[in-house]
Amino acid sequence: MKAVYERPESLSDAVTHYCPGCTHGVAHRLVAETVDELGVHDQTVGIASVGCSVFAYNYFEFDFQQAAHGRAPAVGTGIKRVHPDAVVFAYQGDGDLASIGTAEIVHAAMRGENITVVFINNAIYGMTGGQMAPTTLAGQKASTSPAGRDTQHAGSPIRV
Ligand SMILES: Cc1ncc(C[n+]2csc(CCOP(=O)(O)OP(=O)(O)O)c2C)c(N)n1
Repeated sequence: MKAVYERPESLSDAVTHYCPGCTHGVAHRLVAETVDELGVHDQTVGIASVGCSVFAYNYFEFDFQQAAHGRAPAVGTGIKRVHPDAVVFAYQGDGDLASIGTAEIVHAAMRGENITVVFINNAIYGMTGGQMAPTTLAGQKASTSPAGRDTQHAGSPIRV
């Protein structure tokens, strides 16, 4: 029998805590499929950030390290330098990467660190209640901008 759909080896069978409709689960699957396809399962180290995906380490079958809010690229830098053969990736939301962690992602990029960053931009702070983020679009409603983001007051969304 030929399997046409199955759980990737790199994805655990844990039931996720995500809300209905959330796409973190889909993104996790795509990451796991990619790791399997590249055949780097045994070398991969993920960095879990802070946000709705804070428990990402429960959903993958390879090594993971938790980072403080926004600091995943710095933690990934350290792990990659200590283990140069590891395939290191950070998994970050927009509040994590494009707000509190802006310095870390910019400087990791400027240093040319050989790590991968999976950026999940849902244009709000999901975990804390849907507040406006730097990436919230002009006019987009958020719990702290119920009439839509007013760029005169809140500035334009960051392009990242
Ligand atoms: C140092 C610090 N500041 C603030 C918080 C509160 N906090 C937790 S998650 C979060 C934002 C998460 O948003 P995002 O990165 O976009 O991920 P999402 O939850 O939308 O997937 C914030 C501000 C925190 N945990 N730690």
